[in-house]
Amino acid sequence: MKQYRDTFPEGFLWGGATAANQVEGGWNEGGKGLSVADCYSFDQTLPKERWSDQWKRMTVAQVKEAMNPDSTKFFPKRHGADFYHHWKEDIELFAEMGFKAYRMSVAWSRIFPRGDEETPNEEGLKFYDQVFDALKEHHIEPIVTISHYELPLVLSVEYGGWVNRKLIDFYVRYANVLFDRYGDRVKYWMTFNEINSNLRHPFTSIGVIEETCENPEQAVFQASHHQFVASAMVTRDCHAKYPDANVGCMISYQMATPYSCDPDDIQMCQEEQRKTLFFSDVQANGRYPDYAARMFRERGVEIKMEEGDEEIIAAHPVDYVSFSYYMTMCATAHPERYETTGGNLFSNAAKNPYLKSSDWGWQIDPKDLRVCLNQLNDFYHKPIIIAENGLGALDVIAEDGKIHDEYRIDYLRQHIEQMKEAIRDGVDLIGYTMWGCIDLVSASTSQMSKRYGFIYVDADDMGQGTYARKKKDSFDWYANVIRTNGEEL
Ligand code: BGP
Repeated sequence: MKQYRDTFPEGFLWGGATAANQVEGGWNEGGKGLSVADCYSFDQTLPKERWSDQWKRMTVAQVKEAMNPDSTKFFPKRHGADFYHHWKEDIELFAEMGFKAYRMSVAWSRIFPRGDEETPNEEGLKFYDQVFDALKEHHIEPIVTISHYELPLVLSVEYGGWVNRKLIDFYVRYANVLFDRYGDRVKYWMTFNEINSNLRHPFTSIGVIEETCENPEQAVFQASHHQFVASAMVTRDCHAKYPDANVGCMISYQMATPYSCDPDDIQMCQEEQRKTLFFSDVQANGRYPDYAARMFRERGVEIKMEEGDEEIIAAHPVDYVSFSYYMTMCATAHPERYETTGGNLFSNAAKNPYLKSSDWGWQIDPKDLRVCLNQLNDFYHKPIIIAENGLGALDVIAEDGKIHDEYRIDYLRQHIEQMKEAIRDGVDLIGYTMWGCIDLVSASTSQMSKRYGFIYVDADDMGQGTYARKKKDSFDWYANVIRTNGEEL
């Protein structure tokens, strides 16, 4: 029987998380090619509730506009928080907070600008050499997402995205370049960020433009199959090269609970849960779940598999499971009966009357983080990393020149308390990388003003500002959490 543990284990991976497409900038430097993320423009004349629409649905016309060198639109993710020029200073600030881990991603199009080349771009490789060396120097463990919403654009426009099986080869080549070059310094890898979001925003996740597909669900699940195979292949390759390395999956876990005890709501809840857990089931258990056949049949989906696909998925499941946690959902078969919530990112969900919401309408639910952790522990019996969790808020610089973000401290404290409860429940939680440890461009709305960081970055939604860094109140608070290994919250 597992021993009772009262608090965070020694060596717990406290840290923060970012993604290249939201933090780096330097979109046309160092030989970098365009990625799908570089296609998102920001138009502040649109009504606020439409800001995240573009993220969910990209059109052929928008992609053409983004590829036009004469376009006058502003594309925020091309500029990020300018980490490309501030990485040294930023890593020093992370070290000052005492980070044990830093979750980051590599921009695929910095290494392979088109995605289909035979040889990598040395300048891109050198950029990350510096980053990994600096992390090592500060004893910060890198946790690297191989693909985080930044597919090289050519692989979307010329190849059709992950629906095309050729992407498996391109990805396997790219991942192996990373293992060969950085495997001596990187021990934690994640194959795909929020792989279940393939269903929610296919262009960002798999490079698929829905208007070009007859049955978008067919495209999404075929693409996902290719990612499952690719993930298993690179897990195999990574272990062969570095037996002590860990490869994980990453899902966006928006746990569903039934809105009521109406059996129809319970049924809907199970369906919603499966939209998420289907992905981690395949990657962690090494097999398609039993409900997959009916699910595909009812959606008119037919997965084309090649011989050996299922065997490779079975032979190389992930070593650990990770997830992002921002919100939960109340599933109902009768959405017309209840108030819905515009903020949360799913359908068939009613507003939970017991929860408060963020400035962007995302419902905040610390207590269910404990439930999620217990569920994932029960389902997969693997170590767990919370890869993302945090509060996007409008921060203001006060008259004393400081940023008093006690709301963020409060949010994080409540979530960390529940992590501790989950550890007492026996969950094998090994790390927590708070999302957006430094302000960066929002994935969904492309805004800079949706801030998550312990570190403020002086830039606005249109990229105006000095990009100077400034510590918020939460900076010292988190440093103390890490120093006391979660004892003082
Ligand atoms: C997750 C993504 C991140 C991140 C975060 C916060 O879905 O993995 O890239 O940005 O959500 O979302 P947003 O930036 O839209 O507030």
